[in-house]
Amino acid sequence: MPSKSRIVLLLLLLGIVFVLAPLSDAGKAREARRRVSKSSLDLDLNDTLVYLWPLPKNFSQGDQTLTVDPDLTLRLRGARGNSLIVSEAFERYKDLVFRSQVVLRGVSFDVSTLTVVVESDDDELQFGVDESYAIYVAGGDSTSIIGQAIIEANTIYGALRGLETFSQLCIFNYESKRVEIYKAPWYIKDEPRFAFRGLLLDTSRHFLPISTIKQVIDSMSYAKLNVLHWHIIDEEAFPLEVPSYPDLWKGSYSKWERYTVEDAKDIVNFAKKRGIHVMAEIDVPGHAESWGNGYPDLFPSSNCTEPLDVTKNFTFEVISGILSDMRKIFPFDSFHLGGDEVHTDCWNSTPHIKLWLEDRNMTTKAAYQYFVLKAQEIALAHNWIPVNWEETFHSFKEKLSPQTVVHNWYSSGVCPEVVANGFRCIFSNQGAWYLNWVNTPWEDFYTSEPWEGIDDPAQQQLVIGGEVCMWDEFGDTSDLQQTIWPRAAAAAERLWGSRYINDTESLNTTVLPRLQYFRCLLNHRGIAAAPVTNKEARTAPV
Ligand code: CP6
Repeated sequence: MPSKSRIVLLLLLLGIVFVLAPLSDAGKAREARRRVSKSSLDLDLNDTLVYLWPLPKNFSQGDQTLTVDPDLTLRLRGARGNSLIVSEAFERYKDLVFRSQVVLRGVSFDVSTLTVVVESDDDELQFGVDESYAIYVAGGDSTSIIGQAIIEANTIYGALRGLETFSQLCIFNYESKRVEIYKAPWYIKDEPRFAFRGLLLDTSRHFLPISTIKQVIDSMSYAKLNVLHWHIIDEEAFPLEVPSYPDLWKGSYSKWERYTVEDAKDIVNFAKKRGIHVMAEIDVPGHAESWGNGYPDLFPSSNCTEPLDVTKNFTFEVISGILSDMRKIFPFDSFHLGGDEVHTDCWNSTPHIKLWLEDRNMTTKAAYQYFVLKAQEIALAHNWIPVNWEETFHSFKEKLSPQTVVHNWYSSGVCPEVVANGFRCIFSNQGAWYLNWVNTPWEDFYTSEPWEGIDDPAQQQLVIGGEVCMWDEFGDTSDLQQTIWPRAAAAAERLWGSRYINDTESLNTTVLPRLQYFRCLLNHRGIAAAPVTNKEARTAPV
């Protein structure tokens, strides 16, 4: 061989070694990551799992891979061809899907338009609004146009759910640097099992900045949760502006830890754009000590500061004022009046209350009932469905307004009793769905069943759904998201999807890796979701 070509060959070989060496290192690292956990968003193409959370009700898939254009355009059709809510959501999802800096542009792609068809022209976010949707993503064969992608929905809120699912089909491929849809063609037909899929935030124990609340709302939409239960006020702080009684928010921690009326409206509007209702709570007559900072007359006496004074008209005037101000902020059809953990002992030892009770031949229990029912009347007069914690049902179910929605929290087996008595129920039992119990594992959230103990279909319909609760005595904005996620997602799939995926076998084989993937997706979208299991992130590669 002439020496010149020998040198060329040598250079060529060296070149190959230099090019391949770093690649194979990267490959090894990736392999190691995969062995430790399945938490990488870099999907293994041979994997047969479906990476959607919550899992749609019906779907079928094929075996083709389609590429998606980073300049994907939206074609909005049907009665809501001009919906700003849908087009803004499309832009948000486009940003989430294509946010990778290295995504390839300017070449040809299979999917370059997404058609969204919305039937109804009604944009009201009513409770029970139709959230169903269908997705069709065509593969290429003789009968379909490759890459045709369509979302069909009856309402814009169904379209929002469809956009979320579509965004989860779009996966960035780290090798090709393109966003791809695997296993096309896809047919998905989906709708929720429960209309009420809630999450409670507590802004009294620790103030949560607006930006934090908005981030939680965003993350709720990723898991298709649809009710933010805003436990605004409690005994520790009164952070909300109430124009009728402007001294109430003197009970806030500071001037900087308050929500103005405009802030609250902003949150409601932000949530609406994501198909999320905001159910406000003003918890009475217990859990209301903070009210007295501005209006000490609400206290029975200086050493009896809770529950609120049941004897004074002023107490109910204030509640009335608060609720009429709230009516201008919260369009949701229900209002939460609390009613939990009411300890009336100091009513009995307060002379003017003791007299008032004796005059009326009332026990403190009867006075508690009197208080709750008066608050219900005020809510009903404002055209609200009253929601109360379960204690009210246990104490005087025969007196509650038949419209009342009873919110379970303390123990299991409450909703069966509630619906047997003809009331509607929200399921939240603390043994399974209290996020503040940080040791409750995701499996308990996942397998907890709102219809447990209810076999009659008519009674099952009275369970409007469930809610996970993020009480905040021991948490704040610093650890909020990782306490909520990924466990809230486990409950979200229980509330959205099939009742029947709840056996240990499925949990270990399909549900866990899918949840781990969803948790990574949340991280990718900027949500600080914790690892699903402790082992996952904290075990060194072997
Ligand atoms: N505050 C209010 C709370 C709780 C409730 N109501 C609560 C009780 C027990 C646990 C967590 C929260 N902090 N107003 C009960 C509905 Cl474990």
